[in-house]
Amino acid sequence: MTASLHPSKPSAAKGPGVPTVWLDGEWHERGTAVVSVYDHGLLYGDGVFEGIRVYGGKIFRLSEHLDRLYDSAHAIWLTIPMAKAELVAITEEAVRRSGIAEAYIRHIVTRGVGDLGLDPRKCPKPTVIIIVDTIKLWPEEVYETGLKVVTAGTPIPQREALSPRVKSLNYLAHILAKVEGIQAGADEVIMLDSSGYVAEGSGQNIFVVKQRQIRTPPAYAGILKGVTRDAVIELAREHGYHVEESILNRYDVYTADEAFFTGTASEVVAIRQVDGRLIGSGNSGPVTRDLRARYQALVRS
Ligand code: PXG
Repeated sequence: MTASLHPSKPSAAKGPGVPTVWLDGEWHERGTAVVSVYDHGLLYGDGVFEGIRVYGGKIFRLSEHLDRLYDSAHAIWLTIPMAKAELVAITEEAVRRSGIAEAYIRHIVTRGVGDLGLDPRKCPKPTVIIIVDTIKLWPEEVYETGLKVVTAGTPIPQREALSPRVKSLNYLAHILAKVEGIQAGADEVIMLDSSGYVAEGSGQNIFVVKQRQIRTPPAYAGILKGVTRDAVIELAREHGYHVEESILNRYDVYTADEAFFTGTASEVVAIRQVDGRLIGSGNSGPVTRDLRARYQALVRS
């Protein structure tokens, strides 16, 4: 098809670049990267994905993200048909070819093309996709004013059905929660686990701060264990904050001095209000600001 459509560039360019897709061994531009309607990723959401940022041409925590991709795949009985080192090399090449210095990378691995039945054994070859493009979730001022948040009625799917630790192509619960937020005029939602404990946002992990002590739900609380979450915990501990991974109720969020979300796309973003209650003073608080600044420094270091 279009193997040499997009000539290799010598190094990560500074210009706007071109969205670039690697699909099962071939290079594409956005418009020519297409998958089969018989792909089980499309038919059943049978697959896994990752989202990774590139800052100044450098990929942030690629190894951690790919470890999670391989673990997610393993958990759903899916074998990624290449070693991690090869996937690293292709990813780096994709970023280079795109010429996008401030990029967002999406890895997708689906069960592959099969028939119209569920049986994954009918899918002999997983589909592997790497997209290099850009992402922007919020306008800049939101990092100052904080997000308006409501609790969603749609819970995180029960861990007995599908571990929330798997970053799977089944995002319907998170999207329905997001829709509830949109209907309520909010920027983001808090999703609860099946026991009613605070789990996470629709695509972000949550932290609260009370008297400079930081708390975030533990990995077993129905969350995706975010790479940004882990980086922020490390940063906070390095700089003398006490960070506890513990079960949170909505009460803990309502009565926090500060609350913020973390995610690959959003980085560190303050929460202004939750279910009509102002969090602290409302605006991004001192701990949130400090951690946001430290995170910005880390990703660019
Ligand atoms: N929880 C969930 C459910 C996620 O999907 C995070 C937490 C944060 O994880 P990282 O590793 O990125 O720190 C995610 C991230 C979006 C969007 O539009 C979010 C994610 C993926 C794609 C899009 O908000 N996932």
